[in-house]
Amino acid sequence: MLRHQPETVGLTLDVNGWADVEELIVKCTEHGQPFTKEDLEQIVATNDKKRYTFNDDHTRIRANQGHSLEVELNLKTAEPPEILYHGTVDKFLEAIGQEGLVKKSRQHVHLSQDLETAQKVGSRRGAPVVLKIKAGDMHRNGHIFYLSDNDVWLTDHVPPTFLVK
Ligand code: HQG
Repeated sequence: MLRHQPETVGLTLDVNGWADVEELIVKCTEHGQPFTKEDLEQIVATNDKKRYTFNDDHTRIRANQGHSLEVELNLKTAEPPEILYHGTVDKFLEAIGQEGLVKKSRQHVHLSQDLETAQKVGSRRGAPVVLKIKAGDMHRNGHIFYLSDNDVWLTDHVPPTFLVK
């Protein structure tokens, strides 16, 4: 609900992707997904990828990255390491070889700093194939990289010339 189709439970996110915590709980509960404020506190604190952040007084919550909605996250630009990784599957390789990595339904292409994370991302769809991204070269060529609050590297497009299988 904090990243994709919040309207399915009648929830509205603000331009920066924040939802009101009470409203989130009420709307999800009304739509058959009940949870408490305590559940939410626990999820935010223990989520494996630190996907969510509360505001200072914990009345609002948002996802740190991964949205398919248009939201302004005010992401920090950052200089990437020389190499980043992207996990995918075999059936996409031909298209990726032609047009590079594109955002599909999300706001950015998601890249990982370590091979293991990229393998996990790829394995959501089958036998993982990990692509190596020449992120340093991209950066020196003017491509902008962002680092989300939960340390996911994001960019708009990876042209095929910067990819190594
Ligand atoms: C592929 C999850 C054809 C791309 C994960 C991927 C990640 C192309 C799929 C985060 C393509 C998009 C993001 C092209 C890219 N032709 N296919 N030109 N360019 N693709 O889910 O990176 O659990 O939007 O390889 O763990 O898989 O949600 O991106 O397979 O961190 O927090 O198109 O989402 O995290 O799929 O995953 P996605 P992703 P969360």
